[in-house]
Amino acid sequence: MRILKTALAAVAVVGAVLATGTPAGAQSTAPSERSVEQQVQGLLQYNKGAKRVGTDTVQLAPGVSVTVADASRAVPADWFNCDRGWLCLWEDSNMNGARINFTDCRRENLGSYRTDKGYTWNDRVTSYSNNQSGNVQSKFYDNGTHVLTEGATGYRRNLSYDKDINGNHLNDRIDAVQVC
Ligand SMILES: [Ca+2]
Repeated sequence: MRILKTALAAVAVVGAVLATGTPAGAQSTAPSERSVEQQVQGLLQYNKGAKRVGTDTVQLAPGVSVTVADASRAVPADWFNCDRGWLCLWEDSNMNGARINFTDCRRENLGSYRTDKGYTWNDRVTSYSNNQSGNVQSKFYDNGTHVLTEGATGYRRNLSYDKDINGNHLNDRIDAVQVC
């Protein structure tokens, strides 16, 4: 009987775990997904002096903006919604998630800007599109070390596949950019 009781207890525990799992069909509305409005309000809350400049975009500083994540937004193949004259960096691969946009020629510290949840933007970037023109080059840094250069019109869909000079992948590592 002792063995049987143990087995029954194990079944009961498994049942309890399953009961707290994610309901079928709920994956498309994960709790972490916030509406466009919630994200915009978060950006305004965490970035001092920020102002809304569009339905889904907040200016954090002159020449710097963040466009919030919106799964319903179409992503065109031509520069992935990154405006001409801008360098755009996304949190996730394949130009998904929120993106931070730069257009002024200066070195920007990603740690100076915050996401809608209050995290700093350094060590988050996974894809980018450089929609500047001419002979412009954007340079990317990790802990003060220049790790990558991208000319105008270049893009990367997933920095997990790009390596620095030491062979280490560049995903979630960029913490500063020389925009142009
Ligand atoms: Ca990322």
